[in-house]
Amino acid sequence: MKTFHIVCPHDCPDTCSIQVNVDESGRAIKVQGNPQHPTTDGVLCTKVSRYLDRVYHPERLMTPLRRVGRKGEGKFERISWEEALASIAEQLKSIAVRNPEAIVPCSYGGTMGIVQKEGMAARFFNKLGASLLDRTVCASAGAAALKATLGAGVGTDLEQVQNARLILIWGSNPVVCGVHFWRRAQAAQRQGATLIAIDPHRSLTAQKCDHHLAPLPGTDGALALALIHILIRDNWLDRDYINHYTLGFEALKQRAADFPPEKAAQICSLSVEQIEQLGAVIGQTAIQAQQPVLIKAGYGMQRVRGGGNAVRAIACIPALIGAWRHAAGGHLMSTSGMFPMDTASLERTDLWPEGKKPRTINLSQFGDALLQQGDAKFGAKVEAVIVYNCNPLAILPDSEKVVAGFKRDDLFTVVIEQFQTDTADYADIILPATTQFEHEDLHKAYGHYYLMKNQAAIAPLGECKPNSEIFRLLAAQMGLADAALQADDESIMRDAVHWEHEYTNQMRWETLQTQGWERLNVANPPFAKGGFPTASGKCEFFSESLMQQGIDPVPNFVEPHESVFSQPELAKQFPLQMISPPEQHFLNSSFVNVDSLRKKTLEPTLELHPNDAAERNIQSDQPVRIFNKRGSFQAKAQVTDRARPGVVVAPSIWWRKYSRDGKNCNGVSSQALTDMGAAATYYDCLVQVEALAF
Ligand SMILES: Nc1nc2c(c(=O)[nH]1)N[C@H]1C(S)=C(S)[C@@H](COP(=O)(O)OP(=O)(O)OC[C@H]3O[C@@H](n4cnc5c(=O)[nH]c(N)nc54)[C@H](O)[C@@H]3O)O[C@H]1N2
Ligand SMILES: Nc1nc2c(c(=O)[nH]1)N[C@H]1C(S)=C(S)[C@@H](COP(=O)(O)OP(=O)(O)OC[C@H]3O[C@@H](n4cnc5c(=O)[nH]c(N)nc54)[C@H](O)[C@@H]3O)O[C@H]1N2
Ligand code: SF4
Ligand SMILES: [Mo]
Repeated sequence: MKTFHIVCPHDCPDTCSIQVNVDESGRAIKVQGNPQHPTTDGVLCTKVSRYLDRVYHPERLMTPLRRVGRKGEGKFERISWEEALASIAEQLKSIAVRNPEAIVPCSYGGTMGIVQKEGMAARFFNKLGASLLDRTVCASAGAAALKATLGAGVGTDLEQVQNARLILIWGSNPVVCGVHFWRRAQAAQRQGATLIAIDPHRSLTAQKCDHHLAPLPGTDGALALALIHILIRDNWLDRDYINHYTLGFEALKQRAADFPPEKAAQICSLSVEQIEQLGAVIGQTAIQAQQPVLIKAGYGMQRVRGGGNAVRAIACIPALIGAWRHAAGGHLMSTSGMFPMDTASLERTDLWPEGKKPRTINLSQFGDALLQQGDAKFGAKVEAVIVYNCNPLAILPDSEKVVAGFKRDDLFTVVIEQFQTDTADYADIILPATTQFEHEDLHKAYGHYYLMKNQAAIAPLGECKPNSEIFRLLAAQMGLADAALQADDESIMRDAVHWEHEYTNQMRWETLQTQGWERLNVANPPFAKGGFPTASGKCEFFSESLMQQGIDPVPNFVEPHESVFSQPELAKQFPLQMISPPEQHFLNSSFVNVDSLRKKTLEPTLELHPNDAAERNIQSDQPVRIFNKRGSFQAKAQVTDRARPGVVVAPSIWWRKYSRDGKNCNGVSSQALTDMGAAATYYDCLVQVEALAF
């Protein structure tokens, strides 16, 4: 028996180290969290502890397939790799001769590995001159906000969390979405720390915190500015930190003056006392007691129109109170900006034909893009889509449009997948992809400080191939000649990092390879004396660069696109705000097809408050229809005060084909974008709910 180091490939902040035992026949027989890896600490989440069920799933795609039925019908016949590659190359070449921008990649976070996510695929599309894709469906509002405020996605060390004294878990549900943070937060709680959740839903995390504030979705910017108002009003400030390591205090002070707690209470639908008490506990802990205050900010709150401004306002708070002076204080939303990646070497935009940057399609508006006729403004009509690491039919907003787009008979669609997802049903050609057990990769993390190396533990199953190999083969078949398009996986990994950077220059490739990880050489605490990666080196309350982009340079409250207050007329028809945060046993739409995990919930549910249920004559377990002008889906009602009045909660992301009406929550979400980062606004969505017969 042999043991290999696998990196959990999923889009999760914890990026765990997994030990896999492989028997003499080459079959993986056991997975466990690596006890030596400090942040994994021997523990995996429920989903990934069942990973053998996913790798050896009886429905793994094993051979290339060609569609024989109608688009969406899911009928395919087996073909050889030679046939598949030849027919894809032929189609793409004939489109590329007319206009390569008519070819569009569609990918997101199926795997977070540098090689299988972007490396070879990016080089392939760049050389071809295909459209660029702005991957905005998850974190780009928050990322833009962190960039403007702290200079990049930088944050507090996960390994310090147990020493914090006050932890605000803001728009995040780590019991579900980052269990290794949660274990350390619980350790802090056992040592006397106070945990406060800020979440419209009484999530599994909120339920276990000491206090829970449930603002209306999309109102966090107002809450954060009111807290800043209180801290300034009551002089709970670290003047020395502000003077030396921040920029724009006077401007922030002026802005916060517009947000007295009374005003925020109205906007957020909280009580003034709740906001005053929260401000006081922050001030008392940080300033009076000089103890570490940590904000664990999640992505939940930035999936609304004002998401960028909200994250910006929140990210200002630690600098105001000097929380960065403590190793366990500060702000943790992302650490991915701490990894010195060499994106230019990895993705090779220098390969663009004639050096010209192709047009960019926003993934959050993919439905519209697929339905556009070509014109001068939009550019070429989309004629081919190559999907990999993504399940757009299930995860993109406004899915009726996405479905209509993928149904187009004049669209050529290739789906590179492990499973016959909702999206694969619409493919012209499906190519079978390996899983993380079957290929090599290198991973940065967004929740800790370790660079992680994945070893291939087993041979590819069936005829599966890694994405990198598929794009190498396609490039060769299409006659795209460049050494970068035939580079092997190891050289892609070696090219991907600035190894001479102070954070990485002590790392050894051999250690990465044999141990499975190396820690970034980051000082702790990282920003006790400023040193933020902004232009000024300071935490920027006022951002010159945002001003140049025509965005408010000081954080503000930006109303949701769709709320009872911002759209009173629309709200007469569709009076409930819907959020669709992650279901515990899925990871986005991955794992929905793993029976042991899906059976924990059985079918899509909708949580709604007893008052909202009573008004509609809805009882628990009753089927309901959730709808607005964009579309509808069905779910089983759960009447519970975990949902606050006026807000319904649809745990997600279900495969459409596993639900009673073949649809999911993204039928009602919209393609409208956030204030910063051009991101999707999944949790900014008015709906109505009606009872269906049992
Ligand atoms: N089990 C599991 N783990 C996952 C995932 C998964 O699908 N399943 N997804 C992974 C991915 S891709 C990501 S990006 C991360 C995300 O993980 P987190 O950063 O924790 O963010 P979310 O889970 O999207 O949202 C967390 C919470 O935000 C709340 N929320 C919704 N709208 C608002 C709002 O307007 N304001 C506030 N304050 N809160 C709001 C939701 O109710 C939810 O409880 O998790 C990763 N981990
Ligand atoms: N309503 C609503 N919609 C949402 C969200 C929400 O909270 N609510 N969350 C959003 C967020 S945060 C995110 S990150 C996105 C996630 O959206 P996606 O990144 O599309 O995530 P998944 O749905 O997990 O689909 C990933 C697919 O990649 C495949 N895959 C995995 N590894 C490989 C590989 O090595 N090669 C290939 N070719 N395929 C592979 C998996 O089988 C899976 O089907 O969804 C977004 N959509
Ligand atoms: S999904 Fe997250 S918590 Fe689960 S094993 Fe992967 S990285 Fe760890
Ligand atoms: Mo995400």
